[in-house]
Amino acid sequence: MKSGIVIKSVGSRYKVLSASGSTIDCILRGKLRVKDIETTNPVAVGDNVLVDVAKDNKTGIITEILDRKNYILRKASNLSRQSQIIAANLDQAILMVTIILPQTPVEFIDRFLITSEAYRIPAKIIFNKTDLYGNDDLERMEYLISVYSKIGYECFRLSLNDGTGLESIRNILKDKISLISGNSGVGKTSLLNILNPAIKLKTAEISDYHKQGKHITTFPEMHKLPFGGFAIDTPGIRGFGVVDMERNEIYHFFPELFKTSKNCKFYNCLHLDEPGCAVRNAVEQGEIDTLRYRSYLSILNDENTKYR
Ligand SMILES: Nc1nc2c(ncn2[C@@H]2O[C@H](COP(=O)(O)OP(=O)(O)OP(=O)(O)O)[C@@H](O)[C@H]2O)c(=O)[nH]1
Ligand SMILES: [Mg+2]
Ligand SMILES: [Zn+2]
Repeated sequence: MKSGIVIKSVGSRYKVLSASGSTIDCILRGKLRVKDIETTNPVAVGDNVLVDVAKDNKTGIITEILDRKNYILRKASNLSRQSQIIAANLDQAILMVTIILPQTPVEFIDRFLITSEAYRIPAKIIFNKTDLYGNDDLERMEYLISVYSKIGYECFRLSLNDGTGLESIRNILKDKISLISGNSGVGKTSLLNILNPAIKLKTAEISDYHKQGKHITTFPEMHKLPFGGFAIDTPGIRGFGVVDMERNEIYHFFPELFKTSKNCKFYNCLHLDEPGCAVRNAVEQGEIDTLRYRSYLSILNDENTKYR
């Protein structure tokens, strides 16, 4: 019996990195009991597992999933009620975004952030491809950085093309287990290739016509970083279906709305047009950013429609 960490999961096959550093191709034991949450994948990247290793030392059977420190879920699909564990045992969730080529919608950022708040996983934002930005794009980036830093999310400027900002990214990833998320084409896999010259993962230019990524990475995979720590490259997501959130608790995961809501007249205020709403008042005064408030309204109104 060996212990290890799941570094890749494709269908019902898992790659496990053992404590001794070898990789083992695994399947699940048929009768493996999986705890409470209803998910499409019982085992996820980042899970600590026990493996019954075969004589060849290369294959094995996962016999036990050890307790998770945390995990992050999203809806498996629009129709499904099930959700999918993206990864487990994370120290942080890093969202990579771009102002152009492709353009990351603000609501996408906020859906990601509220999910990480809901699962209590610290989130940070990387703005990549700064080498491509014109003055308007730079202005837009600085504006978003001011909005998100003010709320408490650390933001980073990066260009993988010319290396600007790379050192700070190494620093935040060092010795941690980090999820790297973001829409297709923002440069998640390119980042991993640069951080770890020993790997050569597939990347591709975004499409000329739609200016969108081509969904090149198709399975989450954890990579060991040469300077310490692990980073999980993930497939580009189209939208982020929020899971397990009641309508009246969505604002709990917008830290600045939650803080202000303590001054609302009604305890069950949804911050729409209730009298004495401190949140609306703060939006009007410019203390809460309109972008964030709009995301809140939009998520409140269609929390079931966006996925993947
Ligand atoms: N100009 C410029 N291009 C970049 C930068 N970072 C990445 N790219 C390019 O962006 C394209 C998409 O990069 P990928 O690393 O494949 O993007 P991804 O986020 O992994 O995309 P999916 O796997 O589809 O989710 C590639 O052509 C990269 O060379 C950057 O900082 N500047
Ligand atoms: Mg990729
Ligand atoms: Zn209110």
